[in-house]
Amino acid sequence: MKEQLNQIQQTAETLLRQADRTETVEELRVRFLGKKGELTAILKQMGSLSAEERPAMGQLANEVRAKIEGMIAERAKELGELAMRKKLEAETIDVTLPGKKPVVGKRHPLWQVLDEIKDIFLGMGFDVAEGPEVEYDHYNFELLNIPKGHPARDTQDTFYINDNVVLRTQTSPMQVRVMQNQKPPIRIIAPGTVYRSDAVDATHSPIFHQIEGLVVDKGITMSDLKGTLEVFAKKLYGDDTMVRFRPHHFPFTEPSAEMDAACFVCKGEGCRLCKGEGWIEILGCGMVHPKVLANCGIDPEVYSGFAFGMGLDRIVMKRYGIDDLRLLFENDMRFLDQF
Ligand code: 2NL
Repeated sequence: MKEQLNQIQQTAETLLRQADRTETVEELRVRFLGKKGELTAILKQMGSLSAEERPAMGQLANEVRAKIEGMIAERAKELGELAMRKKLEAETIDVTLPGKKPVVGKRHPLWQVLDEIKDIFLGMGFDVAEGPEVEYDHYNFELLNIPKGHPARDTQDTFYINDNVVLRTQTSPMQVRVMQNQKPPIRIIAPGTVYRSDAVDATHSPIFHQIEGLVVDKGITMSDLKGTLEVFAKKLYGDDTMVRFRPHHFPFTEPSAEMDAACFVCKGEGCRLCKGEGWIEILGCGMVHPKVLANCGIDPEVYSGFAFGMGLDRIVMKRYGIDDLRLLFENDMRFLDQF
């Protein structure tokens, strides 16, 4: 029995020294000290010893037990410390490394300027009306006094989905919808994406953006148009901005005009931005054609109105001195980050 006890102690010592995982140490504890363990099995045989042998053997067994317990505790502690050291090494943080900057998004320059323009009109009592980009030919052309056969309807200029459905070429169809559904007074702007079948170059794109506006009420005159649009230009380009109106033609307004603002760089002297003109074309406008009012269910004998339309992309390009329209649509962060 003494032999067996010494043997157990030696085996335990060897195995514990080899153990390199806490789990292995626990397995060894069960193997030697557990209820069905090797040492326990020996202790159970104590009863068969003579009364003289029993005390010495009992003492030895207790000593072996204490030794093994001590070795187990020591090995477990060593392995625990080793694991902690490894973990600390693996998780070392070099606080001198430069941090990773989170990428913060921002609004596209087109939408920044659109927000500014919306604010100006909201401040003058306008509402914002937004609607479908796929439209009926009827809304996009017919009701706006652009009959079949009109050059604006040419398939060269318009994306047709089918004979009756187009990608809107202007946001006016949204204004038509408002006139059909709302009794005057009407004061709205209709911003949005529009489509024309143009080949892409520095100044043309099949996708661009428009802001139209419409005011309909009793007694609206050309002076309301001029006053409103002059205030708009002053808010957008500064209080000292001068404007001028030149006669023009649109099928949906009569009379029609284009509004220029004195160049905000040279104040009218002539420079690179305004190509020596001193003036920058801002928008087209006019008194809503009586036929258009009637088409939309508004009696032109009772009501009158003015409307205008401007190209957002061009306004943004002039504002920031961008000379290639394509830059606005390529979504290159190196470009967009500048605004
Ligand atoms: C331009 C010119 C314009 C309108 C758009 C309009 C809308 C309705 C009735 C009458 Cl519902 N007119 N829109 C009027 C004049 C000019 O746009 O150069 N746009 C980029």
